[in-house]
Amino acid sequence: MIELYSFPTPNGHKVSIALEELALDYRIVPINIARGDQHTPEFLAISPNNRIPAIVDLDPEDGDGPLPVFESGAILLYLARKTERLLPESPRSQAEVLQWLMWQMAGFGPMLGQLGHFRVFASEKIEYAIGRYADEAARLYGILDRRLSGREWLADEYSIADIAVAAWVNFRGMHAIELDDLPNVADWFERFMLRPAVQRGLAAGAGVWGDEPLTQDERNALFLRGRRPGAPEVAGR
Ligand SMILES: N[C@@H](CCC(=O)N[C@@H](CS)C(=O)NCC(=O)O)C(=O)O
Repeated sequence: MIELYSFPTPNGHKVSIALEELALDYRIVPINIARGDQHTPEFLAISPNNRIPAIVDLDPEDGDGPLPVFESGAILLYLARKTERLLPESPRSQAEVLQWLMWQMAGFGPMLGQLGHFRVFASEKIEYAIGRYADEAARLYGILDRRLSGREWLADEYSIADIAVAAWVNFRGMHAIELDDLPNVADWFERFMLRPAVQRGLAAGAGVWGDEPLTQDERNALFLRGRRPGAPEVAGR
């Protein structure tokens, strides 16, 4: 049994999709990041970076007690290794998967995250910041489209790299990205969404998160915690 500490965001979806693809037994522990659950001492003991997702494997191979893992890329690798699936064995194919997984973790995800923040959540609409991250997003989507030209999946076969990247493409509305001029991304994403495990992973936990609109205090708690006193408030969606 795996405990998944999560919230329905791109990084959270990566792990619920992988758990469904790998047919692992899991249960969701909702961490409502709008209510500050990510800052409780119990959660920090599992995820010291106070971010979702995190897992605890209650039944690890070494039999040495519950095994916590945070960082979505590390979790995907852990689950793939545990099951020997979604990560090819040959060094060449595995290197392909790892490159695209790292590309997502270090570039695609963080840049889109910042773009979403400055476009949607920031109370000051700072043109320079929105422009900078929109340009980066366009550059990264261009790279993704070129990579997928003539390919079914990012590496030789469907893998954790596809899950990591597609979970962010699924939130492209927040980043004002259209797939009309990215035909290879559009076809690949359609293939991804047709997978039953992907649909189950996206729907996992429906109803447990709580969907009341955030109050201004909650928005500020989410985005401004740890920042200087008097920092500007954060706009709603
Ligand atoms: N690099 C981390 C990023 C995780 C992350 O940014 N999680 C967001 C939700 S997608 C979060 O927990 N935010 C809570 C907060 O900002 O306090 C990963 O991939 O796991």
